Amino acid sequence: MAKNCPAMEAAATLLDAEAVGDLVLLDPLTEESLLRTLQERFRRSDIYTYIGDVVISVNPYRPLPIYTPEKVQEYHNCNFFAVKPHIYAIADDAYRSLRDRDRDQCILITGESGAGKTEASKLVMSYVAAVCSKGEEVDKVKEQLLQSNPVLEAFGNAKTIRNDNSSRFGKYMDVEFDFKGEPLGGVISNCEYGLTPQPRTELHEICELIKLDPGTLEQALCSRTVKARDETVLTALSVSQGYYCRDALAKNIYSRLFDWLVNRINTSIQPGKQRKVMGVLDIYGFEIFQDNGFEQFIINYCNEKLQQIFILMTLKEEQEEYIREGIQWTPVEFFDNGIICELIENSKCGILAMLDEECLRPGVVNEDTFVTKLNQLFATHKHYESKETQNAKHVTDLSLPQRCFRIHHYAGKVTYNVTGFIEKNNDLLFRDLSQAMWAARHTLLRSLFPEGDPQKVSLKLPPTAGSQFKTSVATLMKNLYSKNPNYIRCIKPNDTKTAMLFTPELVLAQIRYLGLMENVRVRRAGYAFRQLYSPFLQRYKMLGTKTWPRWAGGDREGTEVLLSELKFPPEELAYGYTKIFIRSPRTLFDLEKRRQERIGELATLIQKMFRGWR
Ligand code: AD9
Ligand code: MG
Repeated sequence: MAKNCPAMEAAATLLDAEAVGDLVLLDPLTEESLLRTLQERFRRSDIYTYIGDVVISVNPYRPLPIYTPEKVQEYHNCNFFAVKPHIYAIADDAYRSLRDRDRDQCILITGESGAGKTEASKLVMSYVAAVCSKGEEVDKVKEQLLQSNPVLEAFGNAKTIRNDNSSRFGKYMDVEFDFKGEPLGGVISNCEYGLTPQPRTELHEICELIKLDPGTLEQALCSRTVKARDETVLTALSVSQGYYCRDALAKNIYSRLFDWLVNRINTSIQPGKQRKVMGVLDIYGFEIFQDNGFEQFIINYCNEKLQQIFILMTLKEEQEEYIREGIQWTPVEFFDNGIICELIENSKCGILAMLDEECLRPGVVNEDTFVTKLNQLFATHKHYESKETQNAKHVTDLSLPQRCFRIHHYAGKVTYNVTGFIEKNNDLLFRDLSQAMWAARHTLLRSLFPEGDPQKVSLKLPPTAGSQFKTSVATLMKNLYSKNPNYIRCIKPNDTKTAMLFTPELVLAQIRYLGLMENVRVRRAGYAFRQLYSPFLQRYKMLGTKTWPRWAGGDREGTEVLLSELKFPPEELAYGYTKIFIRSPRTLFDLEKRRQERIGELATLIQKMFRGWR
């Protein structure tokens, strides 16, 4: 990034100014004031900042004394806006909405690798566990839910250059509650790709462990049975094919074991019935390495989809709702990354579909034809580049190597080397290997390879790794869309994992690609709360003399009568066709407070009446 970036220069010159906890209150709102505020708060160890109810979390890379039981008590049933920004506040808010407003919730934690997503997800889970009620049964469930984490991390995390404890699988956990808000159990889903073992012991040692005759494994690793008509021919594999088989087998054992582990945990934590659900999503973050392969492509595609959800739910949907409801509105411009998602996942001509086509093509397949096809298809696509398309566009960035393509992701440009794409997408485990595993006398291992049973030979090709991943991402997205979203946007303040170091240019890049400015703008211009007239009136009608105990007119009219009696400033409210909109959350809290007081008054009144009757 350019050194003389105006946003950074201005941020550096602004001295220790006030550092507001909610960026919606920033005045003036500019990139530099936003950056400066985050930096100043970070300097004061205030790592959390709000944009309305979205939490921004900047990784301190050192333990902070802000997660104590006393802190949990401070945030338990807190007024979101009366306490310092904290991840506990959003966890509390989501938990209360679930319990009191009967709305399924999901907590979406996003940010690049090492930004603090997994830590954030653990903080949310432990907070919810701490505030829901206690008791032998409940404690057992809580313990099981919390203890599933270290087991999964032990198998599913690995050290990368970006993060010492990097998640190599996407984890989505639904915690299920009963009507009192007590946890009943949970379900874990994993979008997993790229568990790459290093696990190279000698053949004999392996066979000893899995209780298999070494000759059987050796044959399966070094040759392949090909059936032609009625003949069965055993062909020797080349050295490189042998390596491929060895790696494919190791990867398959590892990933099938991981799936087995998730299923085992699910059987122990899955409740019989569910009422309300809080989902916590923690996936692998956006990755840009020196050399990016199929694994980064898949990971970054998933992050692209999550950004899309954020855009759809907070920017697009929000603005469309105002228009639908006839609320006066000046549109806020934002970048919609739908075009990049399409580039990757379009079922006819997206990159994944092209890769599948190449994998299924009979005859010799290689990545060169794959990349040539992409170059033809996306020659003029704004988010696609390669050496060839660059030539076509007369761009002279000669740094882009052959056999590579570059995608302009929402979070930055990533150059992917296509070597290994076909092999990894095919993810084929030759039948000889599954049959060898099925022949092992190790019961668990054997159960992981059911297709190795010679009685169950199937001619159907298994779906490719890419299409399996696309399906699981689509299922996840559908699940998230059905819930009320709560966002935690994690920011990585430096590239060296250094405690309390804030590198402005790195943070500024994240502010830009996370769309935080647009988020503040939409939030500022918009309304924090909206509800259909009927449930709103039902909940608050007790506060008005004209609406209580009964309102005979229409719901909208009743709401107007009620709110004008309560004398809220007119700019705080907007009346849509079907919903009431309230600008500031404070107004809503005020309404809730008055409602609580009124319930108290009514209870006293009823007690008096009873006494009178007695
Ligand atoms: V990846 O996409 O899985 O590679 P994450 O999950 O975003 O990544 P993670 O939560 O693992 O990152 O955080 C990286 C490291 O930052 C942790 O191991 C901690 O050492 C450090 N960290 C993160 N959040 C906090 C925090 N709230 N307080 C203190 C933190 N340290
Ligand atoms: Mg992680």
